Amino acid sequence: MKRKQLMALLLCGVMAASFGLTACGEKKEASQETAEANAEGDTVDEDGKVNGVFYEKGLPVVDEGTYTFSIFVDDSSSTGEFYMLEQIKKQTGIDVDLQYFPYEVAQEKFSLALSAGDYADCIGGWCLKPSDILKYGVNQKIFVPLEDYIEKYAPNIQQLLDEVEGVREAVTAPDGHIYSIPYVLDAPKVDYSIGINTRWLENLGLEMPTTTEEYYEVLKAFKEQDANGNGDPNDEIPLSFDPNNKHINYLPGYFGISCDNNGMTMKDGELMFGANTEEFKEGIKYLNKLYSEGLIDPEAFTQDLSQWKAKGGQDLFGSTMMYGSGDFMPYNAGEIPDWLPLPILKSENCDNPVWFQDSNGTSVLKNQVVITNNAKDVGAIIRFWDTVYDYDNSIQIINGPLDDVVFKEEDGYHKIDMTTRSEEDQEKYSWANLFPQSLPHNIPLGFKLIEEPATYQEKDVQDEAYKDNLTGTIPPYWMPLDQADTMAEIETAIRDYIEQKTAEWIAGQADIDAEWDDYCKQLEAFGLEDYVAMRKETAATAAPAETAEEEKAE
Ligand SMILES: [Ca+2]
Repeated sequence: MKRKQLMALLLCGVMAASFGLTACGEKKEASQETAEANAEGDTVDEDGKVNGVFYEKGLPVVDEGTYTFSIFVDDSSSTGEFYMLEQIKKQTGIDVDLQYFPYEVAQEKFSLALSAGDYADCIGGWCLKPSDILKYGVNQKIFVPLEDYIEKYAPNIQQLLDEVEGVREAVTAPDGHIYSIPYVLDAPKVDYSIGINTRWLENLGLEMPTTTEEYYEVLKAFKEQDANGNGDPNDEIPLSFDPNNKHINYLPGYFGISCDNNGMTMKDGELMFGANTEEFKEGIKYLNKLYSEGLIDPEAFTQDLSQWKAKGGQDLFGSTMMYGSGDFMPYNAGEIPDWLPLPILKSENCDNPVWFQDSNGTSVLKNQVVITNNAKDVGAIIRFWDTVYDYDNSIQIINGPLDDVVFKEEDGYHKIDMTTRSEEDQEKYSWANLFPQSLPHNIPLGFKLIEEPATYQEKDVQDEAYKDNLTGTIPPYWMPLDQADTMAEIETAIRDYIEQKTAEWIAGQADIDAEWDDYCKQLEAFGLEDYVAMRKETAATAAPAETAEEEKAE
């Protein structure tokens, strides 16, 4: 369950291209030369208290009732009750004013709050983007450089910077400062894909499709027959999409180009823009055909997450874009779900289809939590996060309390079969109710939780199934400082326009053939050429060393 839970944290497509590396040793030197003496003024009294507020070492961090800070974060919790947040508050003595909102609301509030100067002490979650680190950190100094505080007060976080390869480089901004606490994860190579309901295939005596034509025939059979076997031949939805991660742009991979939300992809080892290619157009036309014949969920572009989950839970999906089937059809340890990744389909003109590769197996998220200049006693907040990054705390943040549902033994951490516990406990200790899920914690790479019975590793199966047809990962990058605002605007314009037009074309609200040339011109008018040039330049300086090594290994 561990890996799946972890990776389910990667809920938002916005993350797809947002982790990255900057070059190397020069940056480190720059950091040492230009670092502001932001923690140097701190004084320690005879009780070991810094500035009379927080203890330099040990727990609690503060005397109870003396210190509070606020965290702004996106989270979809209905109760706001987080078992492990309460535990960390108890350990540190720090009270937290947690301001959480659903992702879309948070995204809106985030920009408004920052432009109005009315923002929380800590901002975390998926709303933060690398361009925000440049804008509000490097340029506006609203985000506080953290490297001195980390060095002084946060041994757990410092260890990640010092000992895990590539982490310091990834989180060091172009001005040499570190504005965010690094969040390092094992990551699947494939984040989202189409999963297909194997029970429905069996019910109808169908083979797993391998071409776009066969898939079309399967979807038609799903629609026309009572594939879920409930007696109603009309309630089947052949193809749906996770509303927060539709990843429409991945699907033209069946025709040769699979790109991210910004339209970027890799082809033959080269970074390129893919959303104006013939292959891309062909992919969208194929989806339009599916839609026009009622094979795509009519609510694909309007439903919210809870509607999608509800339909999935009622066994109405024959296939869907998904992170994993556990997102809508919970299964228990020891069980194998009725879902498999749809093979990467060949099409008439494409014998060598591709799928977008999200990671090389590890992700360093460089924008998951920052501290703002509204914060008082930054050192206390850093110590709070260092407590979160304590290994045992982080294990519990994902899995539930130690010596209750997780047990530390010589060969590792063992988790009990949660189905043996009351429904109340299962709910209380579900990963979404342990800690705000978009906030970072410490995940030792390669860590595996030992579960009895073992949980089916759906993402491993998917990576294995897709491994020969992945695009290669897009090189990470920071936008150049002097162009960051302009480039972020171009990127947003391009991303939103692709999303809008593909939805219209698929749903038949506009005709792709009639509009294609204008669409390509409009992309150019947004500044596509400059944007792609910038991406290529910054990628060139940030080519990650592991790519070369991986190639050698293969
Ligand atoms: Ca039915």
